[in-house]
Amino acid sequence: MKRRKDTTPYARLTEPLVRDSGVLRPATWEEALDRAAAGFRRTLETKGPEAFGMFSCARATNEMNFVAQKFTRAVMGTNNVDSCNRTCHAPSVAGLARVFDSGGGTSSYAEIEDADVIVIWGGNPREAHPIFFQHVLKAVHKGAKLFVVDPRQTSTAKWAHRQLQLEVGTDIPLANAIAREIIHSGLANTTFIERATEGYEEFAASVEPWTLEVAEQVTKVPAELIKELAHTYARADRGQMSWTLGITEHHNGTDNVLSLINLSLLAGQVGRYGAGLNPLRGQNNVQGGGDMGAIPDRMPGFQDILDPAVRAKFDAVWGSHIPPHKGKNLTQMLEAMEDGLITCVYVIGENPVQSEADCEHTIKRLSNIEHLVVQDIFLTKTAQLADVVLPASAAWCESDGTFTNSERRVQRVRKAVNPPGGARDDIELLCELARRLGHDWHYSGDDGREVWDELRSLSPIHAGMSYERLEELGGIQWPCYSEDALEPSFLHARLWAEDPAERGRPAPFTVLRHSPPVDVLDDEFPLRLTTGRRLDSYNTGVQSGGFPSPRRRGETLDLCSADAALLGVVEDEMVQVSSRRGAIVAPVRIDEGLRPGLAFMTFHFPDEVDVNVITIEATDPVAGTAEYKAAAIRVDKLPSGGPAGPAPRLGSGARPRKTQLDAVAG
Ligand SMILES: Nc1nc2c(c(=O)[nH]1)N[C@H]1C(S)=C(S)[C@@H](COP(=O)(O)OP(=O)(O)OC[C@H]3O[C@@H](n4cnc5c(=O)[nH]c(N)nc54)[C@H](O)[C@@H]3O)O[C@H]1N2
Ligand SMILES: Nc1nc2c(c(=O)[nH]1)N[C@H]1C(S)=C(S)[C@@H](COP(=O)(O)OP(=O)(O)OC[C@H]3O[C@@H](n4cnc5c(=O)[nH]c(N)nc54)[C@H](O)[C@@H]3O)O[C@H]1N2
Ligand SMILES: [Mo]
Repeated sequence: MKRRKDTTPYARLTEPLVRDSGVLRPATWEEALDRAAAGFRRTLETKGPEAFGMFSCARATNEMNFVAQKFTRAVMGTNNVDSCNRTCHAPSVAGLARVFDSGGGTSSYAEIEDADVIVIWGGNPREAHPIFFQHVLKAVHKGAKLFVVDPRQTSTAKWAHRQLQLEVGTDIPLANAIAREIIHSGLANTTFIERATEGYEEFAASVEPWTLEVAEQVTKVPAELIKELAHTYARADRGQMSWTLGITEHHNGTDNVLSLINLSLLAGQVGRYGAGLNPLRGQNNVQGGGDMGAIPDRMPGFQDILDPAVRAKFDAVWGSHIPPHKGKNLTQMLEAMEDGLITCVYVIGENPVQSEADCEHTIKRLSNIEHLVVQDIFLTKTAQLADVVLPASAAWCESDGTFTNSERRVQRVRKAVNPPGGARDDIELLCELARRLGHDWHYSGDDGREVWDELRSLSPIHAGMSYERLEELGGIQWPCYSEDALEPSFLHARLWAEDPAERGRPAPFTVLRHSPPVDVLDDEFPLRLTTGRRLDSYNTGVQSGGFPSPRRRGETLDLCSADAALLGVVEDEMVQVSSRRGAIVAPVRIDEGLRPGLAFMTFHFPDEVDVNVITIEATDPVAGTAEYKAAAIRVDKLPSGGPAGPAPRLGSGARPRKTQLDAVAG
């Protein structure tokens, strides 16, 4: 993965690597697969199944994720399987599932175009979800009102009718004030509340202190804007509420999600065509990865792992003994590595060394385990810590299968090219390892059909989606129970039914309290840092870093000019950015879209500036997602001789198992 010139892509991995005397060296496939399997077997024999953990890949197909979770459950005998969903939308799934029994976004993209009010809360789809944003723009051009709730004036907000530029971490006060305003103006949808919800009285009492004036003080959003959003959303025929990481990447992300769900229940903006709740998922197939059961608490098709009948159904087909308890999520697996409880990890297409908050901590944890297998398309910083590295195909163009998008639509993907050199399909590699561990698996990565049909036979919500039908209809949204019917494009129509039996379980309101960010501002760390994305780069930069973009400028510390003046720094000047966890050095960029006291960085260039050295690992107790969106920092001018204060950790700190990269990738 050595970067030769700015414009040279990271070299794709083409041969397996194994670690000998502390160094990764090329190996044959036989040797590498034997080594990987021997470590898994040793773990099972000496420590038992619960010492194993799987990180599955949200960029790979549904079929690959199905096989990866089956490997975890049926071969290794544990439910310790998860993916990067934990770092982004686990709170969305947890919140939606708690209220509606299903973690999916409720509406289709066609309904976004037909909405008359769209609220985008804590998301920047102009840059991070450009396809979805095209649908939003179509609605705006038809006259829909767009509200954007974000602490920064983003490129998305430039298209908004109104922007609510709140203080980071004040989403619950804002939502509660909107709720109070809806109630006090007589705009609550009493028919829906009486029919389909529970806990209204208690909820209404709980938001009573959040007057427009109190909320303005806490959130810094002018009272009249709060009022306008409340009235417009509640009066809309078709109101859409959409959110992303500005809501979920907080220590109370699930509560934040529930605060938005409360608003939809209050206004009756769910369960109808055009009205809905839509978290925009992260990677191309993070929705599908979860749907396929690559999460610790659900079997494929969102079936409850605690239900004995569900487990029995899978055990009968797989000949397995699925443990009758939830597995550990990604956050818990990392903690268990530190405690010596998980000693063997199989990472498929994730780069936790650079994506986890407080990443020096993650490096320590992954370095301490006994057996680490990484299957990726590049030699990432995570792969560099591995005992065995398996070069894989890139799912989006080198495998056949399906992906599922944020509107729950399953679509076919096609193999267009062969993987480079000796790289092999993810599914085939899983089968090779399963066979070495005594399971005669022969799924093919060249045609995912066999895997898909097994999934369809076990997951009712996918049952009606044959490959032929997916092809014919250009994709199908779940649920799709039978091959000769399609369900409505939106979820939860039952809530509007007149017959109580048909309505089913009422949707509960949730009483929520304001809980400010964990990393407090003080004299030493007086600035709020929030982190996020830009259009031209992708996550930890592994897949986008090696390619040129005319828009890309590298990592910067963004500040408004007032803050820059206070600090005595100018555009492009190198500064030291410190938090309670570490320090990094980056150039200043002036962005007048930031309010005073707020700084912004991406995490796209960790090889140069590793922002996750300074983020905080405070996590949501329900979903395990970290508070990437709120750190307390200090910015110091660099003395002409070098960095101020303690030596900065530039993200490539002590690596106990540092690889001699030149030997393998030179
Ligand atoms: N170009 C590009 N696209 C991507 C990605 C990428 O790396 N590059 N990554 C993909 C992935 S994995 C994901 S999960 C999605 C993420 O998509 P988004 O969530 O849209 O992206 P972010 O930029 O992380 O965060 C969104 C916004 O949250 C705001 N925010 C910060 N703190 C708060 C707060 O306290 N309250 C509120 N209301 N807002 C706040 C930020 O200012 C930011 O504009 O994007 C996906 N798409
Ligand atoms: N500071 C800060 N940190 C963040 C966030 C933030 O907003 N701020 N956001 C968080 C979020 S939302 C996310 S999702 C995470 C992302 O965290 P990660 O998922 O760890 O990061 P990526 O860079 O997306 O890494 C994806 C890996 O998958 C590999 N890959 C791609 N396709 C395939 C395939 O088909 N097969 C295999 N085997 N491998 C493949 C790529 O080479 C790459 O190494 O980062 C989190 N970290
Ligand atoms: Mo994500």
